[in-house]
Amino acid sequence: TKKEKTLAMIKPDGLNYTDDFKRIVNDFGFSILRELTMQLDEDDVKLFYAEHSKRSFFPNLVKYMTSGPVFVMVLEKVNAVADWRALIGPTDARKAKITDPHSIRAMCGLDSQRNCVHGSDSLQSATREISFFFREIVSTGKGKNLPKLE
Ligand code: YYY
Ligand code: MG
Repeated sequence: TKKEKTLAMIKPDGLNYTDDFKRIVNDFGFSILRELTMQLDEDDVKLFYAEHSKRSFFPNLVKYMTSGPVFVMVLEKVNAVADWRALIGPTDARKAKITDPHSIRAMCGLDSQRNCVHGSDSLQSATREISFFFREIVSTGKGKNLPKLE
Protein backbone atom coordinates (compact mmCIF):
# COMPACT_ATOMS: atom_id res chain seq x y z
CA THR A 1 0.00 0.00 0.00
CA LYS A 2 1.88 2.96 -1.39
CA LYS A 3 0.71 6.54 -1.22
CA GLU A 4 -0.63 8.09 -4.43
CA LYS A 5 -1.04 11.68 -5.56
CA THR A 6 -4.07 12.94 -7.44
CA LEU A 7 -5.13 16.28 -8.86
CA ALA A 8 -8.30 17.82 -7.47
CA MET A 9 -9.65 20.95 -9.07
CA ILE A 10 -12.55 23.11 -7.96
CA LYS A 11 -14.11 24.50 -11.12
CA PRO A 12 -15.21 28.15 -11.41
CA ASP A 13 -18.73 27.62 -10.01
CA GLY A 14 -17.36 25.71 -7.02
CA LEU A 15 -15.07 28.38 -5.62
CA ASN A 16 -17.60 29.38 -2.95
CA TYR A 17 -17.33 25.84 -1.60
CA THR A 18 -13.59 25.97 -0.95
CA ASP A 19 -14.04 25.58 2.82
CA ASP A 20 -16.32 22.56 2.35
CA PHE A 21 -13.74 21.01 0.04
CA LYS A 22 -10.98 21.46 2.56
CA ARG A 23 -13.12 19.93 5.30
CA ILE A 24 -13.86 16.90 3.13
CA VAL A 25 -10.22 16.57 2.13
CA ASN A 26 -9.24 16.57 5.81
CA ASP A 27 -12.03 14.29 7.00
CA PHE A 28 -11.07 11.65 4.44
CA GLY A 29 -7.39 11.71 5.34
CA PHE A 30 -5.85 13.37 2.29
CA SER A 31 -2.77 15.55 2.70
CA ILE A 32 -2.72 18.73 0.62
CA LEU A 33 0.76 18.92 -0.93
CA ARG A 34 0.14 21.95 -3.12
CA GLU A 35 -2.63 24.44 -3.75
CA LEU A 36 -3.04 27.14 -6.34
CA THR A 37 -5.77 29.49 -7.51
CA MET A 38 -5.55 30.58 -11.12
CA GLN A 39 -7.55 31.82 -14.07
CA LEU A 40 -7.31 29.37 -16.98
CA ASP A 41 -7.30 30.73 -20.52
CA GLU A 42 -8.74 28.93 -23.55
CA ASP A 43 -5.42 27.37 -24.51
CA ASP A 44 -4.99 26.00 -20.99
CA VAL A 45 -8.39 24.29 -21.09
CA LYS A 46 -7.80 22.91 -24.59
CA LEU A 47 -4.57 21.35 -23.38
CA PHE A 48 -5.92 20.10 -20.06
CA TYR A 49 -9.01 18.51 -21.67
CA ALA A 50 -7.30 17.59 -24.99
CA GLU A 51 -8.82 14.09 -24.94
CA HIS A 52 -12.29 15.65 -25.29
CA SER A 53 -11.44 18.19 -28.02
CA LYS A 54 -13.61 16.49 -30.67
CA ARG A 55 -16.70 16.23 -28.47
CA SER A 56 -19.72 18.41 -29.19
CA PHE A 57 -19.69 19.76 -25.63
CA PHE A 58 -16.10 20.99 -25.92
CA PRO A 59 -16.71 24.67 -26.83
CA ASN A 60 -19.10 24.99 -23.88
CA LEU A 61 -16.61 23.24 -21.62
CA VAL A 62 -13.96 25.77 -22.59
CA LYS A 63 -16.35 28.65 -21.84
CA TYR A 64 -17.30 27.19 -18.48
CA MET A 65 -13.74 26.45 -17.42
CA THR A 66 -12.58 29.98 -18.30
CA SER A 67 -15.56 31.70 -16.64
CA GLY A 68 -13.61 32.37 -13.44
CA PRO A 69 -10.65 31.14 -11.42
CA VAL A 70 -10.16 27.50 -10.47
CA PHE A 71 -8.66 26.17 -7.23
CA VAL A 72 -6.26 23.28 -7.68
CA MET A 73 -4.90 20.90 -5.06
CA VAL A 74 -2.43 18.04 -5.19
CA LEU A 75 -3.82 15.47 -2.75
CA GLU A 76 -1.93 12.53 -1.32
CA LYS A 77 -2.90 9.37 0.50
CA VAL A 78 -3.12 5.62 -0.03
CA ASN A 79 -5.50 5.00 -2.98
CA ALA A 80 -5.90 8.75 -3.55
CA VAL A 81 -6.94 8.52 -7.21
CA ALA A 82 -9.89 6.14 -6.78
CA ASP A 83 -10.91 7.53 -3.39
CA TRP A 84 -11.14 11.11 -4.70
CA ARG A 85 -13.11 9.95 -7.74
CA ALA A 86 -15.51 8.12 -5.43
CA LEU A 87 -15.94 11.23 -3.28
CA ILE A 88 -16.72 13.53 -6.20
CA GLY A 89 -19.34 11.19 -7.69
CA PRO A 90 -20.49 10.70 -11.29
CA THR A 91 -19.82 13.24 -14.06
CA ASP A 92 -23.48 14.26 -14.33
CA ALA A 93 -24.34 16.14 -11.15
CA ARG A 94 -28.06 15.54 -11.73
CA LYS A 95 -27.36 11.81 -11.60
CA ALA A 96 -25.09 12.33 -8.58
CA LYS A 97 -27.96 13.88 -6.63
CA ILE A 98 -29.90 10.62 -7.09
CA THR A 99 -27.27 7.88 -6.95
CA ASP A 100 -24.62 9.55 -4.73
CA PRO A 101 -26.44 12.21 -2.69
CA HIS A 102 -23.47 12.69 -0.34
CA SER A 103 -20.98 13.21 -3.17
CA ILE A 104 -19.32 16.54 -3.88
CA ARG A 105 -20.96 16.87 -7.29
CA ALA A 106 -24.35 16.33 -5.66
CA MET A 107 -23.49 19.10 -3.21
CA CYS A 108 -22.38 21.80 -5.65
CA GLY A 109 -22.85 20.62 -9.25
CA LEU A 110 -25.71 21.33 -11.65
CA ASP A 111 -25.41 18.98 -14.64
CA SER A 112 -22.87 17.03 -16.72
CA GLN A 113 -20.96 20.19 -17.60
CA ARG A 114 -21.22 22.39 -14.54
CA ASN A 115 -20.13 19.68 -12.13
CA CYS A 116 -17.97 21.92 -9.90
CA VAL A 117 -15.03 19.59 -9.39
CA HIS A 118 -12.41 17.50 -11.17
CA GLY A 119 -10.46 14.42 -10.15
CA SER A 120 -7.79 12.54 -12.09
CA ASP A 121 -9.17 9.27 -13.47
CA SER A 122 -5.95 7.18 -13.24
CA LEU A 123 -2.42 7.34 -11.88
CA GLN A 124 -1.22 8.21 -15.38
CA SER A 125 -3.69 11.09 -15.70
CA ALA A 126 -2.74 12.26 -12.22
CA THR A 127 0.92 12.53 -13.18
CA ARG A 128 0.09 14.46 -16.34
CA GLU A 129 -2.39 16.76 -14.64
CA ILE A 130 -0.16 17.50 -11.66
CA SER A 131 2.69 18.46 -13.96
CA PHE A 132 0.28 20.58 -16.00
CA PHE A 133 -0.27 22.86 -13.03
CA PHE A 134 2.91 22.50 -11.04
CA ARG A 135 5.67 22.27 -13.61
CA GLU A 136 4.78 23.21 -17.20
CA ILE A 137 2.99 26.36 -16.18
CA VAL A 138 6.11 27.62 -14.47
CA SER A 139 7.62 28.24 -17.91
CA THR A 140 4.64 30.34 -19.01
CA GLY A 141 4.68 32.30 -15.78
CA LYS A 142 1.22 31.18 -14.71
CA GLY A 143 2.13 29.01 -11.80
CA LYS A 144 4.12 29.54 -8.71
CA ASN A 145 7.76 28.64 -9.06
CA LEU A 146 7.63 25.61 -6.82
CA PRO A 147 10.03 22.70 -6.57
CA LYS A 148 9.07 19.48 -8.35
CA LEU A 149 7.13 16.85 -6.47
CA GLU A 150 9.01 13.56 -6.50
O1 YYY B 1 -13.83 12.67 -15.61
P1 YYY B 1 -15.11 13.44 -15.49
O2 YYY B 1 -14.91 14.90 -15.22
O3 YYY B 1 -16.08 12.82 -14.53
O4 YYY B 1 -15.88 13.34 -16.90
P2 YYY B 1 -15.34 13.23 -18.40
O5 YYY B 1 -16.25 12.33 -19.13
O6 YYY B 1 -13.88 12.90 -18.42
O7 YYY B 1 -15.57 14.70 -18.96
C1 YYY B 1 -14.68 15.75 -18.61
C2 YYY B 1 -15.48 17.00 -18.42
O8 YYY B 1 -16.11 17.38 -19.65
C3 YYY B 1 -16.62 16.90 -17.42
O9 YYY B 1 -16.20 17.02 -16.08
C4 YYY B 1 -17.49 18.05 -17.86
C5 YYY B 1 -17.34 18.02 -19.37
N1 YYY B 1 -18.46 17.30 -19.98
C6 YYY B 1 -19.51 18.05 -20.50
O10 YYY B 1 -19.45 19.30 -20.48
N2 YYY B 1 -20.60 17.42 -21.04
C7 YYY B 1 -20.66 16.09 -21.10
N3 YYY B 1 -21.73 15.50 -21.64
C8 YYY B 1 -19.61 15.31 -20.57
C9 YYY B 1 -18.52 15.96 -20.01
MG1 MG C 1 -12.40 12.40 -17.09
